[in-house]
Amino acid sequence: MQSTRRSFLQAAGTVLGAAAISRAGAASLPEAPIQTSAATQPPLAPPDGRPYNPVVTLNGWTLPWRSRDGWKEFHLIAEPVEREIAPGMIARLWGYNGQSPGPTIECVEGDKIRIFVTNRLPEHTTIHWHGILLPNGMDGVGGLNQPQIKPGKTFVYEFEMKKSGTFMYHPHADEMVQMAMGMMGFIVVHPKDPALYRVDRDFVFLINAYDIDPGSFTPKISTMLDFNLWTWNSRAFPGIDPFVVRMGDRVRIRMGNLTMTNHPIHMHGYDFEVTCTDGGWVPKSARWPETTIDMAVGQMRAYEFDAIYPGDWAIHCHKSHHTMGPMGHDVPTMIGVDHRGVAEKILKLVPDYMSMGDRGMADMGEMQMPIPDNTLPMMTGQGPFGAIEMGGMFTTVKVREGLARNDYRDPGWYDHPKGTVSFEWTGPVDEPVRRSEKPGDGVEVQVKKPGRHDHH
Ligand SMILES: [Cu+2]
Repeated sequence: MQSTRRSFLQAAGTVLGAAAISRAGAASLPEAPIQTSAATQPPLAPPDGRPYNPVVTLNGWTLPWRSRDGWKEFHLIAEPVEREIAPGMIARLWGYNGQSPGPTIECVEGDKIRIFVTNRLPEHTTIHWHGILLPNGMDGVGGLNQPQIKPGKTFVYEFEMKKSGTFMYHPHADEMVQMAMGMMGFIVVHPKDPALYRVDRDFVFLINAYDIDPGSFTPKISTMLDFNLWTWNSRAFPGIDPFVVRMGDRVRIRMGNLTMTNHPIHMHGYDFEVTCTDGGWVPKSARWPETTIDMAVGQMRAYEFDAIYPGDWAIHCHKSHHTMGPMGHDVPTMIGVDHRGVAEKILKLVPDYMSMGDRGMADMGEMQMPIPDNTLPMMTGQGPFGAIEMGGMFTTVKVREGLARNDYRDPGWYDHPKGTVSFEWTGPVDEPVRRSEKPGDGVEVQVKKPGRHDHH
């Protein structure tokens, strides 16, 4: 047993005091696997217990467990982590087991769950299990339901998963700071019957946001609205992996919002139905069709669709500022202003100065302006037809023929069938017919047909 404990200590890279051993019947703590890669990991097939169809966490992973005496035991380490937000930018966040968000916890309705939480942060913490029905003393509100977990200490949460669905976990201790630093994770409870609500691909991600000044690494924790990094699972476009989907698959996407504002998440190319909320599954007769789900703060939603339309379909937050990288909100609107003369004068003083914005802002996506170290461009990303001019909460759903069942690798850009891409008109273009300013004259009169209005 001593050697088990020693190997655990090595694996976790930490030193735990005697108090770390719980009285929950565990002779030793389960291992706490650490993940340092931000790449989407393949689904984790359950090694034991009731069978289920595992989920795929966008730019994330599922936490392995060990089964002991009828309990599934997990070990979360709350700790400072480094997260690549997108290539070119690293953030120093707080998270769990090497990443922010923490690993997804998957289990099955009826499972008895024991979760060890070790605090390696510089301040106390707790974990609240958002949406899960459990004994009051396991609900994780520091001071209300339990004492705070002091730095260096390990606490145990034990409860039975009463129902299947889509849930999340986050601290209920110094919340403003700990959520602004990236502490959160996903919980998926699968139905006892794997045939119930079965889908072929089941994706999960959390909507989060950070305020990190260009050139710095640590989020500003007091920001309430003016965040500059709008992220999914602490990644921003082009760092968010695509949702890779096989033609014909039934697909579910589960999301949770732990930011300070709502996010209308819009998916192109499909209509879909909302099938699950934090409260549980929506009965088939009550599912409603959407192309956009407005994700309120603290909400979870799952929607489903049949992948019958091939292509690279955009999926993004519909608040246009949330599909942008960091920018100053005091940028003046220069559209229609010819400031070339001014630019020449400024150039004499500031050699790198570039005048921009008099025709819109698209130039910024095309030119890739020089930016400070450790930040992201405001508009970026290259597609098969040029600059995509996005950032933040944007990625694609790539629906493809002929993928293998468990293949989630990026298949590259969609190869459009001939004649199905919007193209330039090269024939003559007549002047548009404009409505006359004189009342009763022009287009309005021309479209009136005799007999349409029953005047006299
Ligand atoms: Cu948004």
